[in-house]
Amino acid sequence: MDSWKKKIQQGNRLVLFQGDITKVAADAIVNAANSSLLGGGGVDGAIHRAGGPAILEACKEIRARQGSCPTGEAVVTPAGNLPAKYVIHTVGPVWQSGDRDEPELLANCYRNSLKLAVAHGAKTVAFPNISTGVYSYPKDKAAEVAIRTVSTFLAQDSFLDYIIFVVFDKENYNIYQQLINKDKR
Ligand code: AR6
Repeated sequence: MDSWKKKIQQGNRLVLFQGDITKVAADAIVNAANSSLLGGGGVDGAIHRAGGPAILEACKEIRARQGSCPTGEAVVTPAGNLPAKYVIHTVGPVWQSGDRDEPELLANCYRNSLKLAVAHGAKTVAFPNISTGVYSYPKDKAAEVAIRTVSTFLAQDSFLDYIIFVVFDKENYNIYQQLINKDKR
């Protein structure tokens, strides 16, 4: 059994899992996309590669309807060949100096993704560490925003079953583990 499933059985609603988000069979996985919605590198590239062309086709349809996706907003597509049901594409802020509304924009990514998940009946949602790769958001600061925003959302929500923070690297794993344990104390 996947290690994150074991943790859920232990009753946690916030789950930390180190690995590849394209392998996670959550109802919805979140993609750290860019505003073009046409794919890119990092987790975006991995999701499009593993999910196949159906995801890009759906993104193109969304673009035709609404144009590009602004920073902090989110859109949803089917998940193609992935084990998830949906991919929620959100656009994180590019880190500049920290005083260009980056924390609020990053919080919007998590909030808007969760709202969209609930609207689509997704009870389990997996997030990557949005903005902490190409977009250079400092990992510790981004983790604080992610955990605070998701915890606040969960406190007011009774629909979602659990949220999985999928960390790719050990550094993010350690940061998240420390922050999640601190919140429990
Ligand atoms: N599973 C989970 N996490 C991953 C995976 C994976 N398969 N691959 C990378 N990560 P990034 P951003 C982690 O750069 O900073 C793209 O080109 C990675 O280690 O993917 O929001 C888009 O098209 C990092 O911690 O996204 C945009 O142009 C985290 O995912 C731009 O990058 C996010 O890194 C978005 O930049």
